[in-house]
Amino acid sequence: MTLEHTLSIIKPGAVRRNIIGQIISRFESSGLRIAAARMVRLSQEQAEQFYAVHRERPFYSELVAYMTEGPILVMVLEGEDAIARNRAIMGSTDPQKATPGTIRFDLGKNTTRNTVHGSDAPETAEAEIAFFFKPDDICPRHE
Ligand code: IDP
Ligand code: MG
Repeated sequence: MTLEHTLSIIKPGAVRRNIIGQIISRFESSGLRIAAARMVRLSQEQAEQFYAVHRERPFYSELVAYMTEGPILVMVLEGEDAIARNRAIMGSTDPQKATPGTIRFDLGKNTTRNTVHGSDAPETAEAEIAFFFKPDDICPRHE
C-alpha cells in the first residue's frame, strides 16, 4: 500500500444541490483525508484545458458547459491507495451502471452530471493536483 494524493472535484450540480457535505462524509468515513480544498468557478478555457484529453469526444462541449455552469469544490484527498479507493467510492462514470452505494449511483443524475471527478492514475493525479494547487496549499496529515 502506498500513501497517495488524488484530485477530487465536486461538480457544479452537486454544489448547487447543496450535497457537498454528504459527498465529503463518504470520503472521510472511508478513511480518506482532505489535504487541500477550495471553491473554484472554472472559466471556459480552464474547463477545456482540464478536460483536454476528451477534446475529440462527442460529449466534450456538453462536459465543458456543465463544468462551467457554477462553482465547484476542488480537493486533494490523501490516503493509502487514495487514487483507486476514490474511484471505487465514486463508482462508474454512468450512474446507471455504477454499483449501489457509490456516490455516482446514489447521487448522480446522468453520465455527464455524475456529481464527482476523480483522478484515474498516479500521473493524472499529479498533473490534476498541480492544475489547481501549489505544493504549499497541500497539508499532509501529521501523525
Ligand atoms: P470519469 O469521470 O469516470 O473518469 P471520463 O471518461 O474520464 O470518466 O469522462 C470525464 C467526464 O466526462 C465524466 O465524468 C462525465 O462527466 C463525462 N462523460 C464521460 N463519458 C460521457 C458520455 O458518454 N456522455 C456524456 N458525458 C460523458
Ligand atoms: Mg476520467
